[in-house]
Amino acid sequence: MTIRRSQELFTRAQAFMPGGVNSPVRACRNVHSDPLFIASGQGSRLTTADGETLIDFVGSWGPMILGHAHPEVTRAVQQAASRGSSYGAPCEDEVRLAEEVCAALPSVDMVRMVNSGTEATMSALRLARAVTGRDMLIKFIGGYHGHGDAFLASAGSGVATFSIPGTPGVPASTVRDTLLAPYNDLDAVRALFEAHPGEIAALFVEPVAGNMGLMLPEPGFLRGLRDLCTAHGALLVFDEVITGFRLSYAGAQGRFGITPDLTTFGKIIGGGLPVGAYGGKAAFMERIAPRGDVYQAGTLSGNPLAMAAGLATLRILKSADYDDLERRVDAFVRELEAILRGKGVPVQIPHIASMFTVYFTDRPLRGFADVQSADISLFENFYKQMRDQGVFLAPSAFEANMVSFAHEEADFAAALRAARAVRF
Ligand code: HOZ
Repeated sequence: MTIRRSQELFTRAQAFMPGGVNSPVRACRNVHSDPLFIASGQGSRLTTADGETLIDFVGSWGPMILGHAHPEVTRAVQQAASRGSSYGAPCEDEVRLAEEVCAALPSVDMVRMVNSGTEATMSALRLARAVTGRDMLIKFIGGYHGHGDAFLASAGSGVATFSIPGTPGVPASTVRDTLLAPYNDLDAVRALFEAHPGEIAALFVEPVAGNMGLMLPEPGFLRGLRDLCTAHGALLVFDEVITGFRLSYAGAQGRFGITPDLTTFGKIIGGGLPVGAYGGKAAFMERIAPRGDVYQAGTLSGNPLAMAAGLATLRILKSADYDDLERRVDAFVRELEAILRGKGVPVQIPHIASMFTVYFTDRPLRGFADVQSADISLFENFYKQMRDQGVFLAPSAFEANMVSFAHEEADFAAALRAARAVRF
């Protein structure tokens, strides 16, 4: 594959942008590769600045569930842009998107739009602290809730990719209130609640973890979290930035039948434009300014372009056949796993709905410690050979791959052909 133009751009980028990128994982350092610069996307495919076409399993890390440049989303954005790109005053599409999100998720009576998933989780934490009058939070080791200070303790995504235990710049006093438990370990969560009675404001969880790679909740885990939070007066916050409108139209909470107190969103609800949101019961959300006393604001919040893209996306997703997509992903992943196993490497590919991660380990996968035991060099080898053959996977062993409704049998077949040709 030719990557000369990408390399030229990367050289220029590194002079003016830290690491040559605006977010770390895409720099592809975890797989010792140069990043590919993308010129365009259409459906399930990306075209690089070098003119190469790739089957895309990154999906912009989640938002592109309809594929790239879906005509209805594109039209909605173009029409919105022709009416102006930001007003700093309310517009009708904000109301319509809020109505759609609240209608889709019974746990969400009211919603506040922000500009990213990070902003959504930071704001949800502030609200949970205000509502409970407590400071502490529980998060899971390898769980990732954006780059807000309080969440950057044993975090997933880029923090895991680069094996950073935390990050300079976060005061020790800030993460002192962040309690950590292993994912899928209810006893550890119970012990934290018992050790800090009346002190824990909220428990944040990705109901299906997507930032230590894909990690599935064991049966009873999410229900157990709900019960513990209720028993100890803490808010259960589902971080559905990835899973919202992907695990089902009603997110992970709809799929697993668990009602959180607050939910954070991002990615899909912006249809590929920068967006985030947090929502929950009216009694909690009414604490947000200007209705209530908890301050949170944003110049571009409820941006008309993002609202239009989100509305167009949800309009299509509402009648999309999630079951069919899941069946197709399941068949693809099982075949991929069989091909790789046939090559004598230890491999597991947990998957759900339209997400999957390739882990090179035989160890049962319950939490981040298991993920860390996976063979990174096998992953790197696999990633590079797949990319050389035009299959664009998440460039880290600690991220989830995303499939879209635009992926066709030809895409899966081509990816399987590439996998057959991989040598370890
Ligand atoms: N939060 C993104 C993945 N979970 C980061 C992507 C990037 O750093 O490029």
